[in-house]
Amino acid sequence: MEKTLLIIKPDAVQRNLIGEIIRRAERARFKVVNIRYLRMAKEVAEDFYQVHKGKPFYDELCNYMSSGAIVPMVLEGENAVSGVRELIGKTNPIEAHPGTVRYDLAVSLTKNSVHASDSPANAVREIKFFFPREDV
Ligand code: FUP
Repeated sequence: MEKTLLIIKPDAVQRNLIGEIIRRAERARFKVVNIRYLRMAKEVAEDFYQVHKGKPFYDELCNYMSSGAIVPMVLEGENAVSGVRELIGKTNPIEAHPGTVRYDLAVSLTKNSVHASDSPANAVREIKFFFPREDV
């Protein structure tokens, strides 16, 4: 069993897609084992996305991620990290496959509805970021 972090981003929370996205994760046999609803201050978003600091899209990304409520959650299941990445699809919704969250629901490259950890090491860091007491 593996854990990963999934975040429902402001564009999807705003459009009442929390249930739709969780339904897709559960249908793919992933279990929600922890969940929050919060709005990040810009400094918190900058900290979360520190690996992207200095990139041209960093400021827009941090502004967007702090523009409204988000729903971070811990998903558990077999190969959760790679499995949830498959479920959400490529970063740019235009490049994502039909049936993925981003192809079906996302608005643009920045407003791409969801985030999911891209490696087991990042999953540990990202889960601890939002759920410091979570066992990972
Ligand atoms: P992902 O792991 O799929 O979320 O993608 P990245 O870590 O590469 O990028 C993080 C976020 O930055 C993406 F969700 C969207 C945003 N982004 C842009 O806005 N422009 C870009 O050129 C690349 C990424």
